[in-house]
Amino acid sequence: MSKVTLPGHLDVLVVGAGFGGMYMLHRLRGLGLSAHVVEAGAGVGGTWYWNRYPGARCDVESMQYSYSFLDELQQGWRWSERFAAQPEILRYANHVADALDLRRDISFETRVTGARWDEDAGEWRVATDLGQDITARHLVLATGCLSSARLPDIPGIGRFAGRVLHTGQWPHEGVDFTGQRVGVIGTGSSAIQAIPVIAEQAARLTVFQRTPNFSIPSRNAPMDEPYEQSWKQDYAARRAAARKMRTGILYELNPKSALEVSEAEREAEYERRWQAGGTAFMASFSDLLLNKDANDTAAEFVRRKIRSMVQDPAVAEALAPTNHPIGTKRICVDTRYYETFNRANVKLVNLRQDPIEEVTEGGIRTASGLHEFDTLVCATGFDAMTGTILAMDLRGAGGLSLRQLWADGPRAHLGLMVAGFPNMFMITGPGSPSVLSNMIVSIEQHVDWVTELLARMQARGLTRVEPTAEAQEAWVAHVNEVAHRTLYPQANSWYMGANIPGKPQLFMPYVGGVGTYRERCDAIAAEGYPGFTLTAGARAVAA
Ligand code: NA7
Repeated sequence: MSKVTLPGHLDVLVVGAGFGGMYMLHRLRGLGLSAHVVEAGAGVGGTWYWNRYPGARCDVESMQYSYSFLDELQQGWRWSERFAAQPEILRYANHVADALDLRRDISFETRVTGARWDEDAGEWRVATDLGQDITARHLVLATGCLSSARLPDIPGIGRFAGRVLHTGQWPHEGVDFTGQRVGVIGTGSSAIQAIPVIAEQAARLTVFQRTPNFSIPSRNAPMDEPYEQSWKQDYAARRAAARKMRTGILYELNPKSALEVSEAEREAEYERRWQAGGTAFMASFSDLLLNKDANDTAAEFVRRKIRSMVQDPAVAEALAPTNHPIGTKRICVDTRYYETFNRANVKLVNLRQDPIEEVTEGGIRTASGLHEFDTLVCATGFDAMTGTILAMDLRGAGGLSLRQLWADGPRAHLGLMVAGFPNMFMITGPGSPSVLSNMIVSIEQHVDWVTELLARMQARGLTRVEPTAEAQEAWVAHVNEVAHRTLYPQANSWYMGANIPGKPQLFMPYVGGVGTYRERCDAIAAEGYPGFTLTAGARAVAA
């Protein structure tokens, strides 16, 4: 790949060349602004560039997990499966980069280490790990929500003599587990996808589970051509409808409460959704995330399914989640996950009963003894939503440190901007629907909103924008209030920051829904950006 020279001065510097950064670059070019993307990886694709573990697959149907902004793109691209696997999504990201000729404005293998707002110059000074110093009037953080992989801090982990892998930083050459003894720590989405595939290759697989998760079968299959055509013929209308949905995904919502129907009707609805597969299971009834009694009916249905799929009753019981309402941790979607525990070469270690004591040269010692293996796979998740942003030393007006400002949890207006950090935008930042939604739908909405604001500023000669502290506080309170109307805060999830020791516990994404959120953002733009201060030089001006 030929090296691109990073310009010294820009209108906009974008951090990250995943789906957010790629689309942002395309829109900025459309405004005629000088824009450049800095990307840590050697290629585009973000999440899909890094998460190459076996079985990695999107849990949003492929006909809906793609850009909608260019009709030729959505008509021309053909997905091979109902749920696309990581290599195919990465091919798609590269196809888009080619089609839009994006790479000439992307510096790969370069990491932004910090940025400082220079009030006098009215611009950001951005530093990279290659020692570059770039000035840019605007800074866009398209850094992803799950991009800081986290290894567990288990005593002795550095001592392990074999290979230690993290699902979110998977070797690009792939890993052949044939004949190996493998240990997997974690049973979140990544592990649930990887375990069945590793089990088929490895000689022996030991899974270390701290908390069981609910998972729904994906019923993944080769793409059905009539289904693909039905989407392509109606793409504009279906995309428009998806944008109004709570999750940005078009699926059938049952408006009824789980508690208003007979037991037979409830069971039939769950069974129909279970057979259809995928996350639409959570739309079986309207109150599954609002009412614990309603939620219990769905959770119990899935627990019964687990007991029917797993032959050893003790293993089935260990795999059946009881410590959080279904859907309050991201629901997993799998291909033969629970059935994998019927294999003779797979063993489940329930860390609740048999906790880890240490990692040794040869494996993991739990209270019951040593479990030996050659490779340790950590499917242990991410410092979600804030980890990558705070890995950079970001300093706003007057030298204000974002790390300090967010010491008690992230505060941002609409999840888009932070008071005290002028001209800095976040794509799917904390306080926006982001991880609770179809990420591409949310990315497009944020990028479009930022583009419109920049266009407005350009047209009026405005150079500086910042949210007011009052508007930000009101939004943060609203995000919190809406979250607490649901069952979400009842789970110790990464949505709450609960997976990182010492991280403030605060519900980070906006539960109010993609459609409602979009209406709010659009209204703010239409009303001339109340809650934001726009200035030309030192003058405050109405937009
Ligand atoms: P997750 O969902 O954060 O899962 C991480 C898993 O690792 C989870 O089961 C954790 O158990 C477990 N874990 C983490 N640290 C430890 C230690 N120290 N000991 C034992 N077990 C541990 O990450 P994923 O990568 O699976 O998924 C992230 C998102 O990516 C997913 O939601 C999709 O959106 C895609 P715990 O639950 O904390 O007890």
